[in-house]
Amino acid sequence: MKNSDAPYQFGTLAIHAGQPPEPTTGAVMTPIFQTSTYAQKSPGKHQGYEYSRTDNPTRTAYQTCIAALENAQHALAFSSGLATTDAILHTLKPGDHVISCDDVYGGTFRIFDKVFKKMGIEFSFIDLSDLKKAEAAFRPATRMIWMESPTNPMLKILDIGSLTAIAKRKNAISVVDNTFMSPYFQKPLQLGADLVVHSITKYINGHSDVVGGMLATNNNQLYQELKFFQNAIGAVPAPMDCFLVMRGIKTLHVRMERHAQNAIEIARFLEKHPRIERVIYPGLESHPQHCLARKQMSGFGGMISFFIRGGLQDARNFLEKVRIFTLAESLGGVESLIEHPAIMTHASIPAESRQALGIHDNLIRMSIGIEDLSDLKDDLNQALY
Ligand code: P1T
Repeated sequence: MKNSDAPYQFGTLAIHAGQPPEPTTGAVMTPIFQTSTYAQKSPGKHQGYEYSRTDNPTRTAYQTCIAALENAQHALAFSSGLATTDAILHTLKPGDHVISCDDVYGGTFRIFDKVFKKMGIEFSFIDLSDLKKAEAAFRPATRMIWMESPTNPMLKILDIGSLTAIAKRKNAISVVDNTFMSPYFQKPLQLGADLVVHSITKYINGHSDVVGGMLATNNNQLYQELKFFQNAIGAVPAPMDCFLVMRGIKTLHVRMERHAQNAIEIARFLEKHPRIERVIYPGLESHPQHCLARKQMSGFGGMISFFIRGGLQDARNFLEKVRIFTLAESLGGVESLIEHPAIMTHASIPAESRQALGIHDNLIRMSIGIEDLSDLKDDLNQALY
């Protein structure tokens, strides 16, 4: 790809953005610059790189690619999704107030509640699918609103355009965790968000072999501040991980299509199954925010949550019986994963909050992979009986 400014489409950018052939050898793949430091000609005179915590050419290529996919001017990579959250929360000071969606990844709740609360930052966990409740939660000290859409694990859809507009009026920064959709199905910056964040560990890498995080923004001041924290805190990804994620990204558009194709079929199949109480998938007409999902996303993704009839033991029996689905935390890989949010990914949320959110003992969450649909359906069916 010769002109990186041209308005190329998503799949072309996923394969080429930030990754021209390496100029000294013509290597088509971006090299893994496995170096911690860089020679200087004279003190302070270098070729743009001085130390790999600050910058590394493999990471630069990876950040450029993500920025292109999110239609952003800037992107910054971190060693995990939560390290990204950590850097963003460091832009706040004691006394500042954050509004977070109530249904949020358990680890995100934990870093807010157990790490930053101690440092004097206040949090309100609100059902942000209710715009009136969202607006009423703002205080003079509110500096940030934190959204996940769809939320993890209840798959609620938040109206990103309306929430970011409220935040702008109130002078608060809006952050959208776009992990579940990836930039292929949802572009929060275009909907008005100041920052978009990802657990790269999931769809963007897509192969369950890297833990990583990323943020993207069009706000120069925020970018400069966060670039400072990326270096000053130092939770950066290793060059090998940057390379692996770039390799994963090259098929992101193809994978996302297949995840979504499989997921809608499985959601419809489960909705008719006598052993299932309720299925939650944004692509189903029965999803309470199906219209909003249609409006702000270009696809419905690969995540399904459902309630099995019965209680914990019924959930356990089912989860022990699956053969192709792997019982494991995480999501977004080519392989199908399945998990029990109350015991696994959302155990750090207090039991009474889990109950209020609907994270009951018969709730199961699935990340639908890109295996053959009939095998996935057969596997679920045999485990349900
Ligand atoms: O695991 P890490 O790369 O640090 O990312 C944290 C994170 C952030 N945001 C969302 C929406 C997430 O789902 C996650 C991680 N989630 C899981 C491990 C999980 O199974 O839900």
